[in-house]
Amino acid sequence: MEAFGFHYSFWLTVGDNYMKLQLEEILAEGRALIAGADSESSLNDLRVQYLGKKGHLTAVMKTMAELSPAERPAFGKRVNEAKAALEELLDQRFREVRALELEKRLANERLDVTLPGRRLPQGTLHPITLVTEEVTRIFSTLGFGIVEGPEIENDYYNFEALNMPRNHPARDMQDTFYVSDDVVLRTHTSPVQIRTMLQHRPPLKVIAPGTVYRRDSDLTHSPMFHQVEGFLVDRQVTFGDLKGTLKTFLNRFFGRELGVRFRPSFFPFTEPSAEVDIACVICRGKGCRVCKDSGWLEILGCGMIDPEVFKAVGYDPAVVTGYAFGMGLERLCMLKNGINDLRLFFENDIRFLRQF
Ligand code: 2U9
Repeated sequence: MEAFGFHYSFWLTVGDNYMKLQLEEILAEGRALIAGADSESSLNDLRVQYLGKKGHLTAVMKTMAELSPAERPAFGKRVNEAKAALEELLDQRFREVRALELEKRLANERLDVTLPGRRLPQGTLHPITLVTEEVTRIFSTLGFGIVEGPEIENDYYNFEALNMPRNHPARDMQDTFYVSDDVVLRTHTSPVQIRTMLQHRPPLKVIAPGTVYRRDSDLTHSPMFHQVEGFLVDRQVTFGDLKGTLKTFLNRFFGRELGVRFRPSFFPFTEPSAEVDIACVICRGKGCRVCKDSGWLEILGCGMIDPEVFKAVGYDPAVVTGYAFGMGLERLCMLKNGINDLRLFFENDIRFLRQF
């Protein structure tokens, strides 16, 4: 349509009829283009092209000066009518296109509210949590209560009441994190049982699961690890009671009858003391790398509660006896699941954790 300027000058030389014809053409073409437009942006373009300051109708209007004064009113009226007609058509088509676009969008962006929601990835319990629950469950069925206590402990409950006085070489067995002179991160859950004995009278039969800390870190020791300790305090408790309880526990935990042996040992808080081995769960006692060809795996420690411990909590050792035992849960979990690296428990690699 840039050529209009040229055409107008031509038509003007031949008179009003040609200008009218040209106007009718503009109108007809405008109508057709508007009717065919299918977006708001193309309609906006057409509005500028036909009705804008530099649009076709303005151009036609400008040529009016060259008409005779008699011809001007009729022609001006005609241009205005054309303008009004195109404006009306544009507005109408605008409304139609907008409705069509909305319809299209509604069809495309339809929400299916009946679709199931997206599932969040589900976590798993940590293998140590699972073993803690399993051990706790087994001892519960054997009649043990479950007690818990603080991880930051007084030196007295963690050591002294357990027959490990200050500066006594017995303390060398448990290198310790000190919070202050009198306060430590507990090195075992035994202080929970001291607290239990101070709060209750015998008979007592409890286990104490929990996190413990030792200043110890290498391939087989972590500065933070987990234990379950347990004890029974009553009259006339024997080492035979202890053996029966631990054998029952081990058979249930590993799901079959295992070879179990008790080896003499030493702990400051039990006398006599023993370490308990099970027949190697890998080679079933034949000898392999895991049991270092001995056929046996050390699995827990135990003994008869030392009279000194009873004295510390105000029990009369002439009347009261008891047994106690303790086990590391990481080791238990490794042997049950064939895990060969302690560090896996603390790295929290979900490829490992998802397997439980
Ligand atoms: C009281 C009196 C005595 C708890 C006991 C052991 C033996 C033992 C270790 C096993 C591996 C700790 O996790 S480990 O390093 N424990 O060998 N624990 S007797 O004796 C007690 C507890 C509480 C009042």
